[in-house]
Amino acid sequence: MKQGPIACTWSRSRSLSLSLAVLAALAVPVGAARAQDAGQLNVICSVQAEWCNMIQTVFARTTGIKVNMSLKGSGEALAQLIAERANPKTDVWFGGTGDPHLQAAEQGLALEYKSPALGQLHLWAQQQAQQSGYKTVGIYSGPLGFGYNTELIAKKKLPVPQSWADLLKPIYKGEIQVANPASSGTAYTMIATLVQLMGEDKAFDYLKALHKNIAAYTRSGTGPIKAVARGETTLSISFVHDGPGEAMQGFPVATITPSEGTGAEIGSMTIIKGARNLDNAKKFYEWALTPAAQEMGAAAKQFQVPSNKAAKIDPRVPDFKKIKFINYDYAKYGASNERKRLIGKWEKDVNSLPR
Ligand code: S7P
Repeated sequence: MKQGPIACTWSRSRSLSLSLAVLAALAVPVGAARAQDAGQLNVICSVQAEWCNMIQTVFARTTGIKVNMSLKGSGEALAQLIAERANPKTDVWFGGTGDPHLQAAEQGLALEYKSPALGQLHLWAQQQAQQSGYKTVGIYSGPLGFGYNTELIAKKKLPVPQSWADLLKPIYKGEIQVANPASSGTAYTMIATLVQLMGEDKAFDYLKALHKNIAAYTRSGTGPIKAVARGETTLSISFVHDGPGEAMQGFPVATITPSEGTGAEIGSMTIIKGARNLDNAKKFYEWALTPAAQEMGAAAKQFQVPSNKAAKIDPRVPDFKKIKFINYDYAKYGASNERKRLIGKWEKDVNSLPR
């Protein structure tokens, strides 16, 4: 099916009703469990801060379990789990791109756990669980695309790029930010997408050409769209579901997905092998798969597609039916050796080049 690029803009509508729903959830005193006897839970959270804070507060309020939360991008989270391998301090890893979760599974860092709620999830989320040997599960999905600052692009009289090919045009020299794939799951998703779209040799030729137009490679995958929103750069390669949240804060940002096709992440969740608070980890895991918990993403201004089929879809969530997707091979590109090889090749053949 041939589809053109999809552009999106958003408004502040509906955020109030969602926030009220969450406030209502916060106000409900649930269960007998209280903080002093329900213990604690150590979570690495790889979505953005507002969502992490919301699940920390609501889960603690509803169960009495104290949640110690540490915020880290997907690449950094995996690095921490590898460093903690001999003495795990983390119980659950919530969110972040699926590839590093699959690697955690492959590297023996994740606990096998088959949720009774699996059947309530979209197929893509169930497949993420199956292919990891039930050591991770999909909690959301979202497409890769471009973000742009609507005011800057107009001021500089630049056209909105419609395709991956457009990003190579000399007019965009120094105008684009993307994250560094060595630290970012988002940027790794870009490399894997391009390799699947073009074939490896052409994809690396493309990345070398793109390198000339890159203003900065950021550490975290969400950095570039924030830089776009704040007028620090004109364009970003980002997950497009991160755009509406910036627009709701009043920033002039819009997104588009490329006409040739694009990849999507399967944001995932993993219980860590050797978790010290295993019972609480399982409680959190089950809770995080419920529609009510998953709807907190949109309430926290993050607009991925929730994996529970019964979760409500906010109108600002990108419409997958209007986006041209590649048939992303999550198993192949989530394998440790493949990821290591492609990132190593990017470092050697692309990042070493002058800009
Ligand atoms: O909305 C947040 C989001 O884009 O960030 C997650 C992830 O932490 C990005 O990690 P990197 O810094 O490693 O790229 C995504 O899973 C999520 O959709």
